[in-house]
Amino acid sequence: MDDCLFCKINQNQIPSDKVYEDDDVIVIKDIAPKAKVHLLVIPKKHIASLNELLPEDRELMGKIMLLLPELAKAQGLDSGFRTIINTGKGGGQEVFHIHVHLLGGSAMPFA
Ligand code: DGP
Repeated sequence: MDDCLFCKINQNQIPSDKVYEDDDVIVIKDIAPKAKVHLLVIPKKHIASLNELLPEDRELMGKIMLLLPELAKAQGLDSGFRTIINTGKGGGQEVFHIHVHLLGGSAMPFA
C-alpha cells in the first residue's frame, strides 16, 4: 500500500533498525521502545489488522507465532516475554498494518 508506513519500511523507503527478514516477514526495533527489547514483527503482506485477516493468511500468521519464541531467545529473553497485537483505534492501534509487539527485558507497560 502506497501510504502505509510499514510497507514503506519493508520496501526500504523509510529506514529502520531491522533485526530479521525472510520472504514473508520483517522484524524491526520499535522507534519508541517501551522495554529494553521492543521489536515489531511485521508480515510483508499488507493486512490492516486482525479484523482484515483472511483464511489464506493462516499459514503466514502461524509462521509469525512460531517465529516469536525464536526471536525472544535470540534477544536473550530467557525468563519470558510479552506479545501484543493492538487492533483498531479502540485497541490502541496506530499503524494500520498488522504487527506483533515483542517486549521483554525490563518493566513492560502496555505498548
Ligand atoms: P501500534 O500502536 O500497535 O499500531 O504500534 C505501532 C508502533 O510502531 C509504535 O509502538 C511505534 C512504532 N513506530 C511508529 N512509527 C515508526 C517508525 O517509523 N519506525 C519504527 N521502527 N517504529 C515505528
